[in-house]
Amino acid sequence: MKLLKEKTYDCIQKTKEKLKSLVNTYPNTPVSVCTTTDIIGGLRNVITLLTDTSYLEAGKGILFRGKTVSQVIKEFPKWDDSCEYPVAESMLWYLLTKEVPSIDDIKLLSKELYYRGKEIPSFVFEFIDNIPTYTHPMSQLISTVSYLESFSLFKLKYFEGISKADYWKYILEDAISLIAHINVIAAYIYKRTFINNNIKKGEGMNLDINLDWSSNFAKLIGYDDKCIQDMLRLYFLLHSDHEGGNASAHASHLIGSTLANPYLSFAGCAIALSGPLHGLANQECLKFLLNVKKHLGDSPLTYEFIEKYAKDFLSTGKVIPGYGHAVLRIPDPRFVAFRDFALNHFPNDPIVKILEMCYKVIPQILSNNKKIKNPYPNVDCYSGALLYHYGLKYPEYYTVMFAISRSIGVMSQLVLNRGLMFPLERPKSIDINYLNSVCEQN
Ligand code: NMX
Ligand code: MLT
Repeated sequence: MKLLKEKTYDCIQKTKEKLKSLVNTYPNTPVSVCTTTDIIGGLRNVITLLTDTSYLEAGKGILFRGKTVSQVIKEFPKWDDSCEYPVAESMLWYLLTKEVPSIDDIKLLSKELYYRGKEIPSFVFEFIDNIPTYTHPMSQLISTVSYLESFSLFKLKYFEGISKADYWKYILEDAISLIAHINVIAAYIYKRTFINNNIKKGEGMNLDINLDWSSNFAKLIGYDDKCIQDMLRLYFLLHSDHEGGNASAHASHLIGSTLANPYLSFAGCAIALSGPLHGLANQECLKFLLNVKKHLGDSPLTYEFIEKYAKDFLSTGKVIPGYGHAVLRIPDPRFVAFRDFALNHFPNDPIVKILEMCYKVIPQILSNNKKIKNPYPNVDCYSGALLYHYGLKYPEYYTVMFAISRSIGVMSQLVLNRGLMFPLERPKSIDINYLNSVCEQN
């Protein structure tokens, strides 16, 4: 923890220097314009946020501090020689410090997460025990994370009256605790909701000090298979960060700027993720695939069948989940990485077969609608198929898995935002008369 803190401090200081010089040299340089269409069109092209952890290029995909998905998979440290994919928590280190960690550094970080994760008091599990199991798992997660805010060290220190320059240190403490806790809480929600409604008081939530964060999550939900551990590492690594403008990161950024504590900022992130146009699309996508399978019955799977199914689906006014993106204009490289995993490990899985045919047919169908700017698959298209193959057959749980991973990105962003002392975010809104008068004057 000491080294991570020092390196995070270094990274904050260097970024601060750069920003200071930019603002001093170019205080009034326009970076982006905002048109009438932008204002009523969801601000797609308006640059309003500074997020150093990652940057999304429309034609390339996500760049984690400049590294592509393939570079991250190749260059980040692996737990041991038997692992196919890197340790997911190395992304946390990298986003906070800008340095790829050594495996020894990461093993220490994993131990820190282990110690903090095993210290969840029983009253937290009792809180979850009182949530009816028919409640959507995302609502269970959001309620529980909000409840955890009583643990916030930042909140405590803030009301004691610490210096603004020290905020980030306590935000970092909370961020690490939250990332340690979320795995255990999410696993308990899974066990209670889908496996055994009768478990109580955190029964079975025993972490193993010799495992990484992803494998410990696998253990808690009942898996010790090497392939599943690797699949989870890949899953948690790649859902972690997607620059600052996506709805969940932006919600967390906004809430954090009010100096609400990290637990509440993360609850806001998870609430935004729960929408079907954002993270919940993974749930909807798997349901879409299961419905294709159901409607197919014993008939052979053909391109004609998929084409008709997709067109009928669109004609009901719904969006096809797992396709399209606000920024990307290519197949999402995260989709490509998940697809590679599936084709390498279980190419004959029935859902994979349907997905492969959808991938050939659906972008073409969507392209016929000229309004759709990106007809290609996004991150949510393939992720559910990986989980489903390994027996996580409950689509309602999938967005919780997205949220577990996103905690790494949004918590890193929050630490850096407070380190850089960004102010309260408060964009200006106008009424229609004002908009009208601006338009008429130009
Ligand atoms: N199926 C049908 N219609 C679509 C789709 C799709 N997959 N994608 C976009 N459109 C429609 C969109 O609804 C809009 O229609 P209208 O003008 O009638 O409102 C029109 O095409 C133009 O949309 P775009 O400018 O291409 O996309 P936008 O930036 O507004 O939205 C998404 C991006 C991701 C919300 C949109 O593509 C979508 O709804 N996709 C399906 C849901 C999904 O997979 N979401 C997950 C995204 C990734 N994530 O995890 O967040
Ligand atoms: C994400 O990972 O947050 C999604 O791809 C949505 C986005 O970037 O807008």
